[in-house]
Amino acid sequence: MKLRKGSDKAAGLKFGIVAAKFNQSVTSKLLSSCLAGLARHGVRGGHVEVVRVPGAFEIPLVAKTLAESGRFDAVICLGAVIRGDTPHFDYICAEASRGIGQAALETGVPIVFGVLTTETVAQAVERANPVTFNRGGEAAKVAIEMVTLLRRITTKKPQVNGAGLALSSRRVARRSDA
Ligand code: INI
Repeated sequence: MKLRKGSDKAAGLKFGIVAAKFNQSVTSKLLSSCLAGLARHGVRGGHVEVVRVPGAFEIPLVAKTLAESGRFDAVICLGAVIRGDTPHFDYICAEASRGIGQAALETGVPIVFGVLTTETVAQAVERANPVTFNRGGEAAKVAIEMVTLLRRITTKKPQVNGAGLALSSRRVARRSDA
């Protein structure tokens, strides 16, 4: 059996972060702990770009745009949707989660769902706190793990001939034509 896992080695990797401004006191904490998490794993400040959007509903389009730009190994989405007295919460959560997942599948770039969806402000504050739940730092770790995992499962092993020498794909094709 072969077991494939990602790693926490992030030096040289580039990340885009999309952070909602809505519920600013919570999302600013998510953002700072996400940035700290990336730095802790060796990501240079110059390799991170942060884009602020109005609310969680706006995250998917911007995340997809960043993923398609080719500038980033992964995109991290941060937001906080807190239930109010109307069904607004359900619409925003549904669109944010569906849109982020769809953007990842369509682009092939890992896009992390670091959007809190909570019943109360207190729950959101607790989850953004770097010493309790630390969801921002967790999003950074997940992004690194997904980039390194995808690299491991998509990298082709070079084909070798009988003498153990690597064959280029053109030479392999010619041999099989013969
Ligand atoms: N956006 C959030 O990120 N969190 C919320 O809790 C929220 N609530 O509750 O309304 C919210 N609304 C704004 C929404 O994301 C859009 O910015 C807005 O609808 C304009 O498209």
